[in-house]
Amino acid sequence: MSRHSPGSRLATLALGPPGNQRMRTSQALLALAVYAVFALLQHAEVLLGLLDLRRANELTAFALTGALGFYLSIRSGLSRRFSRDPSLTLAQGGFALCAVTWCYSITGPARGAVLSILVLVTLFGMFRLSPRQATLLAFAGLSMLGAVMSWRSMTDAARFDPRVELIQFLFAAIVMGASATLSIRLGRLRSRFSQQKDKLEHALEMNRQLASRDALTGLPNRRAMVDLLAREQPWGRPGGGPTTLAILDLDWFKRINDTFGHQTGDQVLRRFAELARIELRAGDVLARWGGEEFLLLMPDTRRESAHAALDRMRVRVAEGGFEGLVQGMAVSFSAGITVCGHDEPYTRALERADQALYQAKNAGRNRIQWA
Ligand code: GH3
Ligand code: MG
Ligand code: MG
Repeated sequence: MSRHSPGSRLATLALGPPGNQRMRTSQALLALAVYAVFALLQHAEVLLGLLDLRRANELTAFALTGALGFYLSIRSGLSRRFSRDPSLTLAQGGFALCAVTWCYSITGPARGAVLSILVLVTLFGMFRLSPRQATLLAFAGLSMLGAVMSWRSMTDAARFDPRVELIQFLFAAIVMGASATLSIRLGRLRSRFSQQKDKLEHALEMNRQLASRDALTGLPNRRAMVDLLAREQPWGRPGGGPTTLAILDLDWFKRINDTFGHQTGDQVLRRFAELARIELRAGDVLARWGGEEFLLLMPDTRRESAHAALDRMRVRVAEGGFEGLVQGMAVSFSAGITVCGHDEPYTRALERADQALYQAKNAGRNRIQWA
């Protein structure tokens, strides 16, 4: 059905826009329809002379007004604003039990059939009630029914034979007990599903993090950076400064590994990432590009500020923070830096920065070279 067909417009009018609330509204509307059908049946009993018209009308007015009230408060969003359970399932269940008990007390010889409606009440509850609420509803239903049966047996023993009432009550208790147990089981299953869903969502988020982070330094990895670079083009916002891109490469890193071991090399990489991160501003992104190479993207950053930031980083790294890791050996990095042309593919800017890095290495390392 198309979004604007008359059918879908009518459904939206009756049930509201698609979503969780629509499911609740349609349940309430279904309940209203069920009450209406029961009212018709009661009036058929009136025609057959089994039920008094005034009594049937009173119950019909009670049931339909209540059901309409539930439907309207859910459809209008009132229940969402004023109740912790926006579907009002417990209240609707309690109301239905009152209607059933009332119906039982006024219905003539056919009243045994009324008890089957009790199962329907539990079925409606199965969708949302917690185990405690389902039990509460079952007990409330049986107590009300028991009270009405006793009262009617005492006041009208000719029509409400106490022995028959007792048997009816026991049957109702079995049916209510069994359907409440099923409802409780279903509730447990529902909560297990929802816990599993939460766990899966958490695992998915962890996976997403792992897929985009470098395990050693915690920085975004090459894949995440490539995604970002591809997304950022064309570079710069209207009215903003240019985007600057730099490749940083640790100097003589192989020597650190060879002299102090690979593990110390790893620690140097981690510490370098920590120190470099201190100089980043919001919006800057530093990624591990591979090995001892890092890529720094600085959006909305002019040449001078980009240079100053890298220089501060260089000083911080030179000043240390590596003590205990590589005593007696200075850690430094060289960088090639370039400003990205507005429509330029990132690969071309990267090539330029790489060339500049090569020049910085050739010129003696521990320096920043512009392309
Ligand atoms: P240059 O100043 O020219 O950059 O010299 P370099 O020694 O830093 O460069 P080279 O490319 O010769 O060596 C880089 C070394 O980095 C070699 C490699 O084993 C090491 N390396 C790459 N990834 C890792 C890592 O994850 N951990 C450690 N410990 N070492 C790594
Ligand atoms: Mg390298
Ligand atoms: Mg190197």
